[in-house]
Amino acid sequence: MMKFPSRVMTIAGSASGGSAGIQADLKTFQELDVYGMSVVTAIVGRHPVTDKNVHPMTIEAIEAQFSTAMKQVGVEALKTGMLFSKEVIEKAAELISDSSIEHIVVDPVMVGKLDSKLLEDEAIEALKEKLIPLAEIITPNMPEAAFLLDGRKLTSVEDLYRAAEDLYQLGPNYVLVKGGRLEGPAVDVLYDGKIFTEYEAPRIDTVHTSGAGCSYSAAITANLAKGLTVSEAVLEAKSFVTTAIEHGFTYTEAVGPTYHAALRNYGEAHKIKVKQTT
Ligand code: PXL
Repeated sequence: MMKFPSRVMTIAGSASGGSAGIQADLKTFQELDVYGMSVVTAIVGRHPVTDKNVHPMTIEAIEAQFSTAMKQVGVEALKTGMLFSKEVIEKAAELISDSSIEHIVVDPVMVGKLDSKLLEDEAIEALKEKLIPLAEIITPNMPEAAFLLDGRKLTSVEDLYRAAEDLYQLGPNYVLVKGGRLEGPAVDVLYDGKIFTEYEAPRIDTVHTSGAGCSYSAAITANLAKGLTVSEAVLEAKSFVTTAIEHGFTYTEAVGPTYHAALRNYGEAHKIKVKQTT
């Protein structure tokens, strides 16, 4: 009998330029051969006259999208990306709690590469109290980890370890703190309450990394849906996203996307160094 692809959903913002958000998630899902579905929370695209950049969906529209995907298809793994407001975070937490979706990945998206604000200030507490405790894994980058830890500065690999340990107290099963903004190799630290796993990829000299974080958490979600363990899912996802970053490009002067089809077209998966400690 034919085996159908695993089913994954992203609840996130639509990035009209195609590099990040829902668009990056669905491209990643396709590359990893899972069946992608989406709940759009807001549209991100700058109006040429009014300058308005974030165009939120209604709660009704969010509920409608979630319900349709759940009923028509069903979901094995879900990720959240840009949720923008306290109200949307609370709704996402409610929808997730009332479902029996096996794998929940929370990417605590706060600011875009070009400093666009993707989460309202008063929403941080709801993220910490309502959504993060439901997560199998959270995937903050350094600025997001700093925000979640009340402004603590992160400046070294050692700081990633301490941040992972402290963010674990918020209630997820795993924390992945991504050290992409450090100098030197691209080091991320995974913590499960007992064991730290450090993943190291070579630093790639490019500015075209728009959507890298979205694609990384989308790849983790896809890998979990396929039955990989969390540490395997992170390893495979980091290899995927490193290759996508290596082949990042731009059509214009703007910071460009990672290339989701890089692994398929160039076939060179990056070897990631893994180190475990307790
Ligand atoms: O890369 C963060 C991000 C996430 N989601 C949406 C975005 C961005 C960055 O611009 O637009 C919708």
